[in-house]
Amino acid sequence: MVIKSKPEACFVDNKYCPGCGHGIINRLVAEVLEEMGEEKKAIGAIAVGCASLMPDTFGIDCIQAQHGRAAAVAVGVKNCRPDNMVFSYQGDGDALAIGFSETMYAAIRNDNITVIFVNNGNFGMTGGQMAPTTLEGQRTTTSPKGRDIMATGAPLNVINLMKTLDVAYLARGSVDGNANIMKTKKYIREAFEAQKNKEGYSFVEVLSPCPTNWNKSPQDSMKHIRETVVKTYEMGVYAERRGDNA
Ligand SMILES: Cc1ncc(C[n+]2csc(CCOP(=O)(O)OP(=O)(O)O)c2C)c(N)n1
Ligand code: SF4
Repeated sequence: MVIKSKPEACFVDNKYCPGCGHGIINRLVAEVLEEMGEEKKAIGAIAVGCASLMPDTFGIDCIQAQHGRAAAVAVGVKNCRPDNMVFSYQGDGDALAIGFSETMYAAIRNDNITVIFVNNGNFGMTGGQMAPTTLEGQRTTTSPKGRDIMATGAPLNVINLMKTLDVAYLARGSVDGNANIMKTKKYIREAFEAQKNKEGYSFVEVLSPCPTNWNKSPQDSMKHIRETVVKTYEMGVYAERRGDNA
């Protein structure tokens, strides 16, 4: 049996809670950048939230953005350094609540950056409050009786909004098992390839467990994604690359 060694960029064990999806997604980003030979020139704009634990254990250059502003920071860096691979790494509270405008305008402008968007259905770091992505009926610390969409509006499927725009690549993956982890890695690779090819904005949403705030075991959290979360957030590629600027 061949045991694949960790990417060099993951130079020390991550600090996330046991069973958290962020650690898997950090690793996928590192693997893809190393396989593309881009790890030395990549720059990440990192969100506030549990995403902000990434730079502590991730040996790729990162800038800590203010809450919600990671996409705007990534756009600024990319404009100054067009030959570097630039990505933002953001949770759903960061990207779709406080940072909704920055997220959408980077897509509207088809900016040549890659956004890695971690959808765990709540504000993880601050104790599990309701996020724009929280499912209908889902209990959180600010929706203790379950999310009431008559009061809050429906869960925000941002890919449905973005697919009306002229963007380079859109996909939604998940880390709920080996097959989907490998599929998600392929999506992340396509997103970075699109940027390398100067095709424009690429966005990969990843359905990710937050066992701590979901009050579930790591195993049950994965099962919850597989059996419930995917019904609202279907996986797949929503904007195929066209290779305009190849
Ligand atoms: C301007 C500002 N408002 C609020 C906060 C508090 N805060 C820190 S993290 C966070 C939520 C992060 O949630 P999410 O983006 O979903 O990421 P997760 O922790 O779930 O990965 C909030 C509201 C802050 N740091 N700065
Ligand atoms: S609070 Fe949730 S998102 Fe944050 S590290 Fe723990 S499991 Fe992961």
